[in-house]
Amino acid sequence: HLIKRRLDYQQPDFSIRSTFLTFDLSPSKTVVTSCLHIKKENINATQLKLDGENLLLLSVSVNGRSLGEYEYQFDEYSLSLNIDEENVELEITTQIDPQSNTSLEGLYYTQSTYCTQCEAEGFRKISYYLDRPDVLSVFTVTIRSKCETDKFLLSNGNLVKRYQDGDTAIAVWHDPHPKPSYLFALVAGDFDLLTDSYSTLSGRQINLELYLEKGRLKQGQHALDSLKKAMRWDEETYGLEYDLAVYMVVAVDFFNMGAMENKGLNVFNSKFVLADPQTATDEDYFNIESIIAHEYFHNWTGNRVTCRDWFQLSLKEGLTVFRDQQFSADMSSYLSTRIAQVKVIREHQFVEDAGPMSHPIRPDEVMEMNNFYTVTVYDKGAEVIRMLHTLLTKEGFRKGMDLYFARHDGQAVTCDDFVDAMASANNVDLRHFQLWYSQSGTPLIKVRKVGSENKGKSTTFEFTQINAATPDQANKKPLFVPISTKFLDESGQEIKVSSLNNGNIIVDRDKVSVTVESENVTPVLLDNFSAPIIVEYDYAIDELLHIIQYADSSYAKWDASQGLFIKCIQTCYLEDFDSLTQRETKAVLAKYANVLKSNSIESDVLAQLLSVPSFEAARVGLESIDPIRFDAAIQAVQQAFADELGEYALLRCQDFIQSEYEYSTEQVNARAIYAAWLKLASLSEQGKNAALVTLRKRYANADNMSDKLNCLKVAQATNIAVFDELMLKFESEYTHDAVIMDKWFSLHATARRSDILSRLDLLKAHSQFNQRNPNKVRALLGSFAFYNLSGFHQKDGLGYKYVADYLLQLDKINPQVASRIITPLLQFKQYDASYKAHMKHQLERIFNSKELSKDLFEKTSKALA
Ligand code: DPP
Ligand code: ZN
Repeated sequence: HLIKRRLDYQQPDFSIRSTFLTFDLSPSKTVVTSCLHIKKENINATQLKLDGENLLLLSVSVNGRSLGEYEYQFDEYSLSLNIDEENVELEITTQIDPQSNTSLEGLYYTQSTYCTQCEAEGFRKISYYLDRPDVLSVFTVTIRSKCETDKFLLSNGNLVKRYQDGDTAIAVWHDPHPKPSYLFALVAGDFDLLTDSYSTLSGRQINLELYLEKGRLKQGQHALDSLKKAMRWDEETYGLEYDLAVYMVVAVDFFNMGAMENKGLNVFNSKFVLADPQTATDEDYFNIESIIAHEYFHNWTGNRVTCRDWFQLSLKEGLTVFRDQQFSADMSSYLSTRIAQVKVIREHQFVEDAGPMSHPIRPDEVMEMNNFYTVTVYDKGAEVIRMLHTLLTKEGFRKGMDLYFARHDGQAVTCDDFVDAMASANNVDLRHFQLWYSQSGTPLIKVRKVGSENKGKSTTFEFTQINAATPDQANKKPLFVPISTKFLDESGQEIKVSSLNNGNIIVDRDKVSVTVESENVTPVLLDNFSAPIIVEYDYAIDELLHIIQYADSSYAKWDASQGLFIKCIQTCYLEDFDSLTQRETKAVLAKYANVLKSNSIESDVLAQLLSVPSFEAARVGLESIDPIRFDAAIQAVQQAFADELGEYALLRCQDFIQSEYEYSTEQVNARAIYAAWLKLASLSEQGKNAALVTLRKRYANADNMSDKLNCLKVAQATNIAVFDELMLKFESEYTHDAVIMDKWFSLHATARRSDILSRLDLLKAHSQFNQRNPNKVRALLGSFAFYNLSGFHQKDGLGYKYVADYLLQLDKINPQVASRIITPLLQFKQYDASYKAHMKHQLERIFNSKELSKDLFEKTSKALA
């Protein structure tokens, strides 16, 4: 398998001025005719080499003359021919088989619907083409179908005409905006259509069209409202308007990603479109709003200005994630969105960066591009943009964005171009900052109180930056790291420190020191997670409690509470749960519980303060982990915490007032707090009997999916018999709704029980399970591998084997999905010897299997290297 390198980039020798595509649709024999106006850009070039995969080539002609077989060459991946003139009209006819396309890349046919996914390199499965993002072309697409159920024939841009020719329905689409092939889309099938219109700030009318599964029209309203909010927000925040007369969103059940920003015709995984109070949770409502916005924002950051090559993916994804994060914070709450984002970094991105797939946000080497749609490129990429926003301020960032569009609208550019625009617009030097784009790994900043001076009247803190080698890069340099910091005195008052830069300590060397004119100082470090780093400071428990009580930042309170829990969990784990540790843990949690009861905590952060950190968050800094023993430490702390608060929690559950479901910040908060109290009560010795009565009643009376699912989660964590009872009810109520049943599969897959593997077998045989549908596979196998700690990490290695067996089958069907689910196995080096050996054995089995996909080959070979 060929490795591609960022530094090998070369401009294309040819451009494609216009692209005319005609599709004669048929499930197993679709004929694609492609007419390309090719222009030679490099006069010395002679050979045109087009990308193509899984295509049956029917004919090739140049300037109207049909070529004989000796006039072109083709292999599994390409078609080559000599081009002598500067301009030619090239016509290529291919036949494809959408029905047998289970990879869901290119054009595929499922549930009587044709659908495409072309990013990153799917277009080459449709027709021979220069399938690279820096070749921009104006597309005109004709879709022809003889099938009566293909009521809608959709593609990018504007509908030119729609007519009937005998028994053939024909639609012609034209997209005036030049675009790369990865933004091409085609959808054909029957839908219910939800429409609305939007008037832009400059007064243009845009038709909004949502194409939904028949009978689900009402479930599209939230997505439609979200779209209008996103359109308004982008106009107000960045001055960006939509640029076509129609904006279409299609929801489909079979989709590899969450959604895709194809120009004018977004395709969405239906789970990120459909919602009503009875079927969707608060989290679903949130995700729909943010993903609808994300894809919409791509119209500027992605489509109008796109990537020069795929190594630059973070150019559009990091930036667009940052934009959707800003939007979500404005629509709901800064605090809860920020905490969710930080969890993604700490629980997933740090793990990726510590493992064999470690890569910079702008990777240098890629074998299979699909493997680089990662939390690093997306979420760490967004954190890097956020740091720019912090350093340049909101106004400076906006100036940079304006210049970026002024310079690059209509172009395919690089991450460097983006940073250059930010630097020029603000007249600053960002060369050191730019290292964030090329250096992988998570910086560790160790903070130390180095003593007091000035007769004990001042305290100095030393910040040491450490960048450990990663498998992809041996030598690292210090990065430019802004650490938002505050210092609290004994009474909880903030001490002003003049040497800070806008509230940040800039750690841009190996060591930086800061002196505070006070004794007894508690530092509040990395407030709002101002950089994607790990900060290590040996807090005393009382310092953490001091922050939780007195910091004016709710984020800092939450972070300190996490620190407190993690200290308890790690102590239990490292000290082997001895009785002294247990007594000490109990004492710490009792103090913490008193703070929580003291009413000094704002409601927007309360639910977060009641949650014990996950395995991935709690294990920070530890190596060679025994996952089962660590899990036991988490459980022990969780139990001790519940026992401290049980009776009080039960009381608090009674505060909750049930009102008609509304997706509002206030209600979402109230539901989350209720669920957190109910969980603590149900776990506690004193509260559990009463809590289980409440839980059953609550489930029975719940009139919305959020409350129902919260009850199921509490039962899953506290009482497996009640869980089974409620899950049966849930199944009989929703067995026919595919989207809802994903929640049921996922809850089953994450349950803590000894017979989990035989349960998984039964679930795979369930009538709603379908191994060709990525949502089902992710809900069942993905949830198990990622989140079922005790089930996945079994001592005998059978949990790993179960996942590996499944991946070997799945790889033949959909390598992209298989390649995601292998992630937990890749981290084997971080575990204790016996677990490590079992995991490695399964990786070797996969690596040595026949006809392994490029996707799994790249990951297993790196892991085993
Ligand atoms: N659909 C993916 C996203 O929007 C890839 N572009 O992030
Ligand atoms: Zn995106």
